[in-house]
Amino acid sequence: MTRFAWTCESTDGAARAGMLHTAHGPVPTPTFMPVGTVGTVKAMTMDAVRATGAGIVLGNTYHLMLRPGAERVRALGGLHRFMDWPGPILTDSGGFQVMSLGALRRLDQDGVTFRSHIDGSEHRLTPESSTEIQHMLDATITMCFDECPALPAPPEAIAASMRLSMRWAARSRQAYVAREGYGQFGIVQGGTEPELRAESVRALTEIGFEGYAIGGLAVGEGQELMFATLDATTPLMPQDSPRYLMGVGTPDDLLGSVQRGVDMFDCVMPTRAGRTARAYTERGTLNLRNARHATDARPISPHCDCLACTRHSRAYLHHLFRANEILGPMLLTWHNIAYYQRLMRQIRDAIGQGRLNALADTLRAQWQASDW
Ligand code: PRF
Ligand code: ZN
Repeated sequence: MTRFAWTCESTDGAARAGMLHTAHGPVPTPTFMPVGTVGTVKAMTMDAVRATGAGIVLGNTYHLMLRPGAERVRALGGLHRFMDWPGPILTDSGGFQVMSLGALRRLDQDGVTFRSHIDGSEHRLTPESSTEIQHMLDATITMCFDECPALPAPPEAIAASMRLSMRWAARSRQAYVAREGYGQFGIVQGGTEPELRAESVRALTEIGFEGYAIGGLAVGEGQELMFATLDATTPLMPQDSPRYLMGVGTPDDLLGSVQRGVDMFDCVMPTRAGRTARAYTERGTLNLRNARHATDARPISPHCDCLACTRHSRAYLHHLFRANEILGPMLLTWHNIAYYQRLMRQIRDAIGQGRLNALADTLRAQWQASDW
């Protein structure tokens, strides 16, 4: 059996290239995890997800506990088998998803009571139940149950929320059943206050986890403050453990965050954009509904090996979206995930060769450049 570990292979400034070793196979880092909220990466078959080069996907405790239910997934052999993804799966703990329900939730020191967005039924999540559900799902990586406050908020509110999340982290660890090749990540909170982030890192490293996530960012603070917070946080985090920035972000966010020492990311951007006709490319984004693509015989990107780019024109994609055909979101989601995976591969290669800053300059200049 494989022990859960992250090994560093090379560094370039604060950036790290390495390998995540898990019970469900290895994953080269830095890595981007496509979001499979309800046990599917929306509009993608698992073969297509694999073909993009993705090594690990994300699932959500909140959605899966409501439908089809963690007990049913367990009875059907766990989430890997249920969704036909034999590779590693990271599940988010539900805290963040419950918070986005707004008025439908009630928080106390012990956990959160909320109403289902599906049928209005009442449910409760605590550090213990979230951890148990993730175990039933057979998550390769279990996330601590935390609270993610909306920013901006007064420092006292951020501090109280962070300390609550740290007590919940200790309870999540207590409830976690360790298994060979599996891991549990703590989540650093503390808003954009360096002192609070430092206190949070200390609390989590004292408990001890297989990896450490940075939560509470990309919640409206802007890229500059997010990067400043990373600059104050990642140097304090354990050197020999993976670091995961939750819910981030644009290609430029990923690049800047890798340059600040982050190894793992997840975000709905490439999948959601794919369903709304927005294509990520080396030259920025395109909206394929735009009339200028109607007669364009070129692929979305000449550098992409996805099905959309190797077999179809921009004009065809434009037509599919105008006709509201389901193949439009399928092809464009494939393209966008392929773009994100190609970006991460370029980043890993550049770190290995000590030229990440040069790559970053080139990529940023190209994102600003006009279409081919
Ligand atoms: N906590 C959890 N999941 C998250 C976040 C968080 O802070 C974020 C913040 N960007 C995204 N997903 N548990
Ligand atoms: Zn493509």
